[in-house]
Amino acid sequence: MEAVLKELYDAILDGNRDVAKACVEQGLAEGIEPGAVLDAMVSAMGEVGRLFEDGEYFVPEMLIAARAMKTGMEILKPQLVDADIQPAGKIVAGTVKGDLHDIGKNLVCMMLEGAGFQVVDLGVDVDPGKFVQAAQQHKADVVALSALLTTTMPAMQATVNAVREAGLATKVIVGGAPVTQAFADQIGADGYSSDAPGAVELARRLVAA
Ligand code: B1M
Repeated sequence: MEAVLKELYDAILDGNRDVAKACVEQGLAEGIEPGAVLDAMVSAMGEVGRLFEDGEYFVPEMLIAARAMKTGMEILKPQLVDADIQPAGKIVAGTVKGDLHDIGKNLVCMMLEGAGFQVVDLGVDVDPGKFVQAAQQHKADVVALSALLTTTMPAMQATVNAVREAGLATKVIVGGAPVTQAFADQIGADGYSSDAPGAVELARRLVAA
């Protein structure tokens, strides 16, 4: 790996967004392919996910790593468009109707972007119809729903129903502190993950299938 890409990889692991930004700029100035710069960042985020699963990283470390990745991506994105690099898949994400919690959802979105997915983040308090509309408009492979309140879990069911009733082939994945695999099965979701790296794995599996 080129020295600057190794430095970029380490900057993301350390959550150092200034260094990450400088490395992306330097890498591109040195003529490194945008795809190779992206690969370095994606593999760093993969390592962040692994460290989280192993209990070596916690949510704050994951958040600052994702923020560093996001900073690098802002510079890289126009170059990727020019180079016509296809995303790993398209995801429409949001926190369900009635629920204003967005920290976990943002983390899931950042990790998905880190893994090369194109993410359309609809924000919080999202009506089922808005998920359907966005999934249709963006031809989403996956709709990702987050809920933090037991009182908003029924809105997940309503959103899954709305996606099915619209006849979309889009997969629906769910997560958030009160959500369980049993609940996901009960509402007919296509997948559940308890954390952000798991959501990335799930999305990869569903898009590949
Ligand atoms: Co609220 N809140 N809150 N709150 N809040 C909880 C959720 C609560 C458990 C606190 C408590 O009482 N112990 C409780 C819910 C109880 C219940 O439902 N049984 C609660 C309550 C009651 C409320 C209010 C009703 C309080 C009130 O007004 N009386 C109110 C509701 C507002 C509303 O939404 N309509 C409210 C408001 C708020 C704040 C605005 C103050 C703030 C939110 C700020 C924000 O998000 N911008 C807030 C906060 C911060 C919390 C706690 C303390 C922390 C949540 C958080 O960000 N965790 C929370 C207590 C707790 O969880 N310990 C609490 C960190 C985040 C990284 O984790 O979101 O779980 P989390 O995401 C994880 C996983 O769940 C997963 O990945 C992430 C990490 O890897 N994940 C997914 C999440 N989405 C996923 C989607 C996936 C896959 C994985 O696939 C698509």
